[in-house]
Amino acid sequence: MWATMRQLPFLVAVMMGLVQCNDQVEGAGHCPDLFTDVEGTCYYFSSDMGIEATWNDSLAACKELGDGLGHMNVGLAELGTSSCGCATPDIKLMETVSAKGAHVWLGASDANHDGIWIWQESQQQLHLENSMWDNIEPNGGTDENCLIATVWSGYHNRPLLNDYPCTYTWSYVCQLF
Ligand SMILES: [Ca+2]
Ligand SMILES: [Ca+2]
Repeated sequence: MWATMRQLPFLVAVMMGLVQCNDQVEGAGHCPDLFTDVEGTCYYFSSDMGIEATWNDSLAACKELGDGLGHMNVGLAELGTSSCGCATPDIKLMETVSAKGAHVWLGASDANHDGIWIWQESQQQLHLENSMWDNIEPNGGTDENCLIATVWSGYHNRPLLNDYPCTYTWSYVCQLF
């Protein structure tokens, strides 16, 4: 009887949705609504919503998504910043982009210094010897300063990186950092 009485507040809290089950916190549901878990990181794919934008507007849209989530840190997706320091999460992300079939903006630019590609959120450098660049890319000089992953150049079921004019409109991937 006493055990039942002590459990009552907990049971009421569960019924009111105030207590989350562990699998909601740690399982596939740990990402915010509209975000997808890829190898433990949460991404938003604008192609799911049929949304395209310029690179700058894509970056702003990611920030707005984060603001709408109680000022969480959301920006255009980056490669090479996984906690494991391995390539697997990047490849899984690219395979997901490939499956969705839309070119996407990612979060690096060389607008400040042509040929020096900097990820916006981490301020890490995307090196030109990265194997995810497409053949002959980057090739646009100062006319192409924003990073896109193009599905037309798919290799082993993943898109490859290309520098592109920032004012084109494409889908984009936001990442919860
Ligand atoms: Ca450039
Ligand atoms: Ca290019």
